Amino acid sequence: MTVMSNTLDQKPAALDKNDEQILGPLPTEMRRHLCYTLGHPNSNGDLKYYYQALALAVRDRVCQQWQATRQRFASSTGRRVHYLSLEFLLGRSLNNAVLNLDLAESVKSALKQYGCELEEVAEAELDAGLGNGGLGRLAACFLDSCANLELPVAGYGIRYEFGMFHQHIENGRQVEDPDHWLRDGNPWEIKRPESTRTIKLYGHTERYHDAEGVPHSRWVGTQDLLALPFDMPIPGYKNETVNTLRLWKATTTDVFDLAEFNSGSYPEAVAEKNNAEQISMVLYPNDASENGKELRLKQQYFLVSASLQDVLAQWVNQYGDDFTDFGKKNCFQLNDTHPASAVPELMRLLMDEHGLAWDDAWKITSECMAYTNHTLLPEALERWSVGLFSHLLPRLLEIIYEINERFLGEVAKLYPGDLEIRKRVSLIEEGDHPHIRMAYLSIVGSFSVNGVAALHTELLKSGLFSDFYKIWPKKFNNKTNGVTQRRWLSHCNPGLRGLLNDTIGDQWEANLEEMAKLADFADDPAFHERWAEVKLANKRRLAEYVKENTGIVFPENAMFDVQVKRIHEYKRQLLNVMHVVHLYDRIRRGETQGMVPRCVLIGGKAAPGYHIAKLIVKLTNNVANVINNDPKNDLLKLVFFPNYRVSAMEVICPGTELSEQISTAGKEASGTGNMKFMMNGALTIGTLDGANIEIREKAGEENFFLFGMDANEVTQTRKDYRPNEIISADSDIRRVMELIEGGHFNANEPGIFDLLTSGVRNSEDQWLTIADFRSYIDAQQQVEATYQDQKKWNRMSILNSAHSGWFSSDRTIQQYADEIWGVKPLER
Ligand code: B1N
Repeated sequence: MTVMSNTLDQKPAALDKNDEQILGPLPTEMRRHLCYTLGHPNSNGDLKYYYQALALAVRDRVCQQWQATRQRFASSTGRRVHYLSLEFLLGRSLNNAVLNLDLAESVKSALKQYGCELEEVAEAELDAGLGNGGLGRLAACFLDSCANLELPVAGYGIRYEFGMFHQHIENGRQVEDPDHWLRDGNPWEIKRPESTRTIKLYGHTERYHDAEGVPHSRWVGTQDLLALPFDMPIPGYKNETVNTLRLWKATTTDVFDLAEFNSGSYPEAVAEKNNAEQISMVLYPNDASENGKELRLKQQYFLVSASLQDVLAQWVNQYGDDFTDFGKKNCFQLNDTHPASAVPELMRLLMDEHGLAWDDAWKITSECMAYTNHTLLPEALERWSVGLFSHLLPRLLEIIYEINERFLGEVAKLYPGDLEIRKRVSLIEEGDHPHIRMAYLSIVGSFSVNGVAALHTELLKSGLFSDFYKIWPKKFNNKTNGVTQRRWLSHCNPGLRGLLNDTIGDQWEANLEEMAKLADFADDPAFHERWAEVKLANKRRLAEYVKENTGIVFPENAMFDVQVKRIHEYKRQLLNVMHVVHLYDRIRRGETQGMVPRCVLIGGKAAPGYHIAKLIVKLTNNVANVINNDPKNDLLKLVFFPNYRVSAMEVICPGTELSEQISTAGKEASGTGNMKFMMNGALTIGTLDGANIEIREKAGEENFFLFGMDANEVTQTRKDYRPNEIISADSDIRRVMELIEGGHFNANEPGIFDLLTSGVRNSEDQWLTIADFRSYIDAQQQVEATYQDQKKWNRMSILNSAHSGWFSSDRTIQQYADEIWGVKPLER
């Protein structure tokens, strides 16, 4: 298969004025799509068709600007960035495009002809759930900010046929259903068959000598498949810039070839298509834990090889086959180690396909790779078995061995005689089953290594990567995460958007630091009143949503207390549930002094194979069931919100008053939900973990409910931890344990929660739930006391929003652009 021409690399012809005039007014265009693209002139009132027709009409508008941006991109000679990620958790696109292209008014008139509103039509769009949680959503926020800042950045990912599974609850337990999000087609994607790439797998390597007698290696006997790109537009905010997210679908090389090498078995050969297509079939649903499955490694390499070939083809088109400046003009940002095979793959392509010598190829590779680490959890650190690698990617393994040999040679020069350090930093973990350490490969192959919050980066330097930090201190840097205020404020909280625009103008939508102006209104009674009105309206909307999805009624006078994120032991949803049980225990005993009515919402998906996480879901549902049905309780509600996802957060976040960020200190690399809540005026109860530390610094410590041990105390406590002694000595905690262990929440299913209760009682408990429980209860009492003083609460709430400017992903991306990428905005 030859490399085909590429729409990203070739300068597209300019749209002339006639092209622009092809499009009529939006209402006409929507009608045209309904009639002629979809063939549903009257849609039968099915919102799905209205959505599709409107999305197509809006997309046409986006395409005009997209074309123009591609032209600016193709004629630019500055550095370009390619964001490689196995996950992009985009959510819905329609509202985002309407907001960014400023089309609200024309959309209104387009929908008026069918008597509907954007709000209801937008609901018909399925979330693009091509990610697990924070890491995937971060990639989506980053693309939004890159487009807002007009940076030449393209995303590269996989077009999974099935995204993140849907979760529903049966008898309190999580059940997974497949997410066939492409079922009705995807109006936002454009297929680009002309940019198809060929991907090799399996086979073996062989040595040969070229005409000058120089030895080389080549990869032969491979099984090939095709990577077919689909482009999604990433519109910037009112700036006529539309960047590209290119998602690869796996497919087979043409069936005629297959029939040839598989002579006589035509149906079998055609069925091979299936085999190839499996690679992009489904997203692995594990957040922060790895599984070492062959299919996952294939996915990673598939993304990497297709994307690198794509960028190299752009290069050849623009500059010919002189690669000297390739590393200066390109940067690949690796979103965790998932695309780490980019390091050996770029080496392979430069040497085997483009004839470069090792040293030149290595110079280029290590000039253009940059790696972001997202977790310190040992179970999430990728290690691939050497056996599997040599089976699937034999040429890459050879290259990794050589990178390692050369690297260890350098280490030997730096630390003569120190065999221990060489063993510690080796890219290969030796043993009966040797493994490749993908994080170390990423560090050695990159010019930049960054963590995602200040504490996280410090812990990387002093712990996990300390040997590498000693070798290359300048490689390491921090880039605290951020979120886009366009989705996470403008779009999801129109009430607050209006109030902000009335009060401080609308500049915050492009520059969130403008929010600081709100601080002037922190003591303004008239502003307080409007602030409270907006929150109440958002609480009503959330209560409505909770009722629809769970049947439970949240009274609007109660405090709305929320923890939504993936279910994981380190995030300690269990601590939250245990606190709810404590409140319930007080209600039962009539000790309700100082208590405020409270509605607790917990939501999130558990990895399907993560037994304890699933048990936490079950406990939450069982506790909810007992509490919500106790006629003596009129102060407390608990719900488990099913199928938590991006579009659910868009309703949950604005209606939240208390944000639960309660991970064991040192475990949550950053967190990003914490930032969304802060922007929308929720107060945080949290530990000194991840970006919570920076949130507290910015908001002011008096505007944050702090509890628990810090990361150092966690390390100390682990050395001599006796949870049972803490439990016996504290009657509040003891009664919580007695209620759960006594079967109060599982009368008909005895013993099902034993694993959870024995876990927290174990002196080896990694997450130190009991150690932080007293402090958490006390901090929650502070929360209640504050809530009773609504003036104080609202003041704190306003100041949280006011000081959230730092947590815009625009700030994060500006730092990546200045300090890692060295890229400038696209010229006009
Ligand atoms: O990345 C987010 C952070 O805000 C979170 O604190 C962090 O937990 C999250 C393997 C991961 N780290 N690692 C993953 C996801 C999928 C997978 O297969 C690991 N996710 C995070 C953004 O920086």
